[in-house]
Amino acid sequence: MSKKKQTDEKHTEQQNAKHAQLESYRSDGRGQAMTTNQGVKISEDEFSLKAGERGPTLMEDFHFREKMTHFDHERIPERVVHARGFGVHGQFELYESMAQYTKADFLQRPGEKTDVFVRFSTVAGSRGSAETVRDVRGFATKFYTKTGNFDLVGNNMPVFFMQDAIKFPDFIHALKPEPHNEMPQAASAHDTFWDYIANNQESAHMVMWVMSDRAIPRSFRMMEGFGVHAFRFVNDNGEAHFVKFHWKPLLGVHSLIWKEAQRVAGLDPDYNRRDLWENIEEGNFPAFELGVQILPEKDEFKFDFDILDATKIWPEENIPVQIIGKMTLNRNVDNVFAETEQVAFHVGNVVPGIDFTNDPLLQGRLFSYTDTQLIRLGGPNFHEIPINRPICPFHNNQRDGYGRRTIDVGQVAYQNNSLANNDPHTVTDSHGGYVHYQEKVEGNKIRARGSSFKDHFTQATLFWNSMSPVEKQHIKDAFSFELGKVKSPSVRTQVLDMFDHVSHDLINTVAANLGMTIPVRKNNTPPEQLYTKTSPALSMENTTKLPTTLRAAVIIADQYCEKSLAFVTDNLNQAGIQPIIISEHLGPITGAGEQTRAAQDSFLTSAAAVFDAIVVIGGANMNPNFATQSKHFIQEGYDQYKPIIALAAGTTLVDELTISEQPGIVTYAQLPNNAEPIITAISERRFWNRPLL
Ligand code: HDD
Repeated sequence: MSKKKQTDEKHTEQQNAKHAQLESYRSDGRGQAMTTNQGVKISEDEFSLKAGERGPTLMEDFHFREKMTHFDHERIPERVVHARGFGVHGQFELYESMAQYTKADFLQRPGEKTDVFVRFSTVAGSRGSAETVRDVRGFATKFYTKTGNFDLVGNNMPVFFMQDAIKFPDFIHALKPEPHNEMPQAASAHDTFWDYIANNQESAHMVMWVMSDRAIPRSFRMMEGFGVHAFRFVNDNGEAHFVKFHWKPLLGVHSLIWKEAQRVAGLDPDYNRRDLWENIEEGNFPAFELGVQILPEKDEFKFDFDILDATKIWPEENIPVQIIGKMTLNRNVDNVFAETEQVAFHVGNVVPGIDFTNDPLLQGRLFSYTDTQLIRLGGPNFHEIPINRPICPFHNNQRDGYGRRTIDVGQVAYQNNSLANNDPHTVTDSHGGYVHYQEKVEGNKIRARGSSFKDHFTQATLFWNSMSPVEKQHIKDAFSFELGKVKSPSVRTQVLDMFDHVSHDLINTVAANLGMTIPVRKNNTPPEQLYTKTSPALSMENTTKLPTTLRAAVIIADQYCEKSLAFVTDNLNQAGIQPIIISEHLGPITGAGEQTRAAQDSFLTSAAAVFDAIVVIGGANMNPNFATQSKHFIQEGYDQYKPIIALAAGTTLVDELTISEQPGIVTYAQLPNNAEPIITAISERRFWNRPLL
């Protein structure tokens, strides 16, 4: 069904403009003769041309030379940050016209669809690193609008580590593996990262996010996205509003827990991309609503933080998020290198109606992205690569350079000219020409930042105050883990001192876990009691909880109860939960009535960590090895607070673990003739108030 669904999908997408454009670049070798790149048919591809069967290879073997040369040049530099990423296609549909605020063409007509390409990523790790590491996730969206490409290059966290882009290279040098031994990979748990943090305290708020569960998303489909900066919407009358962009996942915001994330990194380093790929193949298209926070220009100075400071959120309770459309991701790429690796995002790719602000982080980013593509994609023509091409016509007097594909006809490549009627010609605002918002600016040239940028801790405490007790515990654990890996006692002490300005409760626990003394406190009133505001929107506790697309391990043994298995799988399927049959070995398992079901995974190839729930059915013929292995599996799921459903012979295994009475354990005896308690427990996902074994 998945293949068919995808074919159907591809078919209907023929009307989709970007898809149609990409089609003209696709190449399919099926049924074709092999040729050189010059089109000459090849008769032999396994033996190089030699002087005699045992003789040396000949220089004139043009096929060998071409094949080898191309291979030698296959790699391009990985992204300096966000190297590990995965891209998918989709469409954005507008719910509500934004004409009042912006003339951006794709935000005018409700119901209108715009093609998009989204690349999700981690930040620190190399291109081959594991995906479930503690890190920020990139969430970059390219809208192929009729008036040019608009790139919303965001993250899954709404703030950033610094206020001014000039600090970005320092920060990344500190975050990346240490230069003398290139360790650790894809991890912030090391000395230079924390040394940077303690000595650049504007990072406090962002670090709270990174130490929270937001940094280990369960799925790219279950995380928020944020444009981070204040941008500007500009309408037809030239009036401007500040705007922040948000992506809200329809499946809610969900995370792994740390020990699970570590386990998954080994079991399936591709966990997040596999989840995305498979769900799109199955037709479970991930969807995100686009929200905007809009602020009139006159309100710029109404807040106790600077609205241009990228280390601050605009609390949703003060400036509501207005939902204006929905993005559905509905097609996987045909080729990861051609599309995901070669896509070039740039925060400076805006369309008429969207403009910048003076956020000093945004301003610096406007330089960095084109610059990095020049080296990564080998010259100034990367906009001609199929995935980067706008769907609208593009013409100018830029010419030549490495890899130029366009054949610009005519004699003239300059403005002004008379020989070509001055074409390509500029157009005015009213004909769609981009005109920068005429913000009045004046000032002395100065390397400094305003006093409104100086408070680094209030919103870090706001974040802490807004967390549920479980989320707070996870933040304490994360700090303890990360600082536990830091070797320098001085760095650890500095970090404890720094975050004591966020919460005494946090630092009391972390210091105890590290066996260190708590910092000397001038003021014994904890910051969390001095600043008591909360922002409920920051907690993941009350997020949407849907069963759809969750994965349940269904453990069966020889002579399993067929009725129980059918009952479970039918009901899970109906609720949109994916049952995956697990047993001692792969392949056919025989039921009590001689039916067979194929195990898709075994205790050797899988573990509880990669599932959202565990259903244990067992069988009449459970040998000691099965009993031991399945109990390991169940116990791991139990320790990860997951729902555990025990039916038929499976109940004995759960009884033997003495967990039947614990929260989130559903046994057959508790079922009221239907599967509702099972689906409810699986939708709930975690049962935190469970004593660990
Ligand atoms: Fe950046 C890539 C997001 C600050 C410089 N950034 C990159 C990507 C994302 C972000 C999602 C991956 C794009 C892709 O998938 O190809 N970056 C952010 C956000 C930031 C941010 C949300 C803060 C609000 N970035 C930032 C600063 C600088 C950069 C301050 C430098 C001045 N970012 C880059 C870069 C990258 C990049 C070096 C590496 C690869 C690329 O651009 O295409 O230019």
